[in-house]
Amino acid sequence: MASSFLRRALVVLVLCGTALGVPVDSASQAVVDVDECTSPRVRRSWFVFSDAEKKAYLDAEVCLMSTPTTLKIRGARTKFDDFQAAHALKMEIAHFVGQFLPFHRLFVWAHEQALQNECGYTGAQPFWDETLDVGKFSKSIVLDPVLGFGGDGTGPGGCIQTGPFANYVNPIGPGYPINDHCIDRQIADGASVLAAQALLDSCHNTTSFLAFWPCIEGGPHGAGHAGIGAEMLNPISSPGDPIFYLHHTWLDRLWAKWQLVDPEVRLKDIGGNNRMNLGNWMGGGAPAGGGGGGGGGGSFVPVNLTRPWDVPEPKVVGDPGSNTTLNHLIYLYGLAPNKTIAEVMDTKGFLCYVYD
Ligand SMILES: *[C@@H]1O[C@H](CO)[C@@H](O)[C@H](O)[C@H]1NC(C)=O
Ligand SMILES: *[C@@H]1O[C@H](CO)[C@@H](O)[C@H](O)[C@H]1NC(C)=O
Ligand SMILES: *[C@@H]1O[C@H](CO)[C@@H](O)[C@H](O)[C@H]1NC(C)=O
Ligand SMILES: *[C@@H]1O[C@H](CO)[C@@H](O)[C@H](O)[C@H]1NC(C)=O
Ligand SMILES: [Cu+2]
Repeated sequence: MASSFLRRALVVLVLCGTALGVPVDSASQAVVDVDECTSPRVRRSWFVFSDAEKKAYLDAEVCLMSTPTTLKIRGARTKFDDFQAAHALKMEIAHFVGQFLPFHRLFVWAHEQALQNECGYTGAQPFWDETLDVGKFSKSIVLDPVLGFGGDGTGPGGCIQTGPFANYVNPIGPGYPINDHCIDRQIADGASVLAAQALLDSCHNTTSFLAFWPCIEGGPHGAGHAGIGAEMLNPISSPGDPIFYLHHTWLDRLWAKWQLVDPEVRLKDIGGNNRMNLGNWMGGGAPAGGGGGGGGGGSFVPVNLTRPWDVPEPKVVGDPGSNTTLNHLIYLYGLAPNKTIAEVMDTKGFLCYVYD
């Protein structure tokens, strides 16, 4: 059982990754000098949101799902899809790489900007404190059928049946294929044990980015993706489930808290390979035989990581060699302005938010 959890965790790592969305003019408004971030937005836990705050967030996400695509990148019909499409196109350079955390930081920020600028959301992006739901994701209030993201998937397509997103027709995924389908889930409570506080503490205890990043990308990152399952467990198309953003904001918070232990050093600490080793991933964690649901649930779904003809190999820009540097460009197809990793290291720079 433990090894099946680990296997899931590995697969999950690859899942999350890329896709921020910000319209061009709102993006430029958001570009401010560090000194101009005098009143950062405060990102808070979903668990402390009032009913009205939850409804406002969910309504804004539904609004993104009803707003036509502006990027028109591969498969996207709506603004919500733009993020998922960008994530898919960047998958290979956004997971198991040094920019895993910076990439998802800008991606989640762009989504927050889109909620605000396209859909009138006035709050900040919430996070999912997964330590409160370890081993029992299926009972989480985050999955509330009314004031939440809806529950588990059921039936032949594993479609979610409740909540504000139950009828969404997602054109992208699972994986690279372009196919209309529902938002699906396969909750695995057993897999969510890697969200445990003890594991977070051991990651928080590390003293270099090269130790912290894999610690997070492994267990805690994997726990959220495998614990929810199905689309969320797909490294390419996982932002097709809107709960992706609460999970990745949680991971971003863990990084921000770790950075602030020693800001002088850690706001500049980056490294790691800048391309994912697809071969290792496919041979190791993923597919074949992965199965057995850990305590909660489902069987493991193999993921086809082979890029189709119309998905170009993503380019690494800004690093002099094969290691990730502060000069690395995070490119999100215009969802956010082009930013280097250096520019997203401090959440109180142009990003301008802090965590509760
Ligand atoms: C964190 O580091 C301290 C000091 O090295 C150690 O005593 C403690 O057990 C560590 N905690 C975890 C959870 O690894
Ligand atoms: C994996 O995807 C590629 C690209 O779309 C496709 O050519 C190939 O047939 C797929 N493999 C399997 C086993 O489905
Ligand atoms: C890349 O990073 C590794 C690990 O930190 C380091 O050993 C190596 O020297 C780096 N390579 C270059 C070209 O900087
Ligand atoms: C952003 O970066 C991409 C990738 O390098 C590049 O193609 C694009 O022209 C850049 N956009 C701007 C506005 O500089
Ligand atoms: Cu991802």
